[in-house]
Amino acid sequence: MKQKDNIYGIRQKEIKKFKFNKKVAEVFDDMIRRSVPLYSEIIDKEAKIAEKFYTKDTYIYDLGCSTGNFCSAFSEIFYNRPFKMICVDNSEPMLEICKNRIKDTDNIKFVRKDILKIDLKKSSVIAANFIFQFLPVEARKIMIKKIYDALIPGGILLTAEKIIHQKEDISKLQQDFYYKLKEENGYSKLEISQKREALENVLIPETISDHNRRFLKAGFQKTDIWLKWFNFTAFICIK
Ligand code: GEK
Repeated sequence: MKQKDNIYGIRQKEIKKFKFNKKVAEVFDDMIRRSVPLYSEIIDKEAKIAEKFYTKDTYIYDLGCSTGNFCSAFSEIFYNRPFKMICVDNSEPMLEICKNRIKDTDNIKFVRKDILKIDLKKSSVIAANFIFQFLPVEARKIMIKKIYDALIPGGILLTAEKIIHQKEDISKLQQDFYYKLKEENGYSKLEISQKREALENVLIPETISDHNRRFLKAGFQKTDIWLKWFNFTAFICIK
């Protein structure tokens, strides 16, 4: 049974930096569905896009796989067809839940490692959702380039991120609607503000221009925002 996220429900004396520890892993599915607008839609459509672009004898990655929602959606769609998927996460509790949930070990391998330290194999699809925002800003450039180099021509990067708008008033509007959504999803003002404090300097969002510039610099000529909700954006980049 999925556990409800109430990690920030009680006032904390000291707000510690947010970590993907056991406590978070246990409530992750509830947390992400109540914190990321259109999360299920993103995962569902990405799995369908991935089905179109995956080609035989290449790899498909889920970088920062957490509890394996993308992996699970893709394997359901690709049912009865062989594929080679690698799910990577550096949080042991997250990967444990993912491994226990995904039974298809013929097609799927799990790697507990920092994505900055892995060598990517020849791939046709790389999903990296809500993960760049947790990497040191300088490392993001290197990671995108590494992804670009691993993709075959025609291969894709699917990435969704929390973003920030460069214009303060629009940024404020986006934040307002975002916190409103969290309240609508049952989080209290206290939970919202304590979580925001825990994520400060841990989750560092960038602008759409920052993302696009980096995609282009790595070599991606064809990119699109296929979904956007205020400060959340899903990109597709085709090599
Ligand atoms: C989903 N993609 O459900 N190396 C490997 N893993 C990392 C690193 C790193 N350097 N930094 C963070 N992680 C998922 C959601 S959650 C996003 C991704 C969120 C892992 C971290 O342990 C966590 O599981 C995941 O990236 C980020 O679509 O919680 O907002």
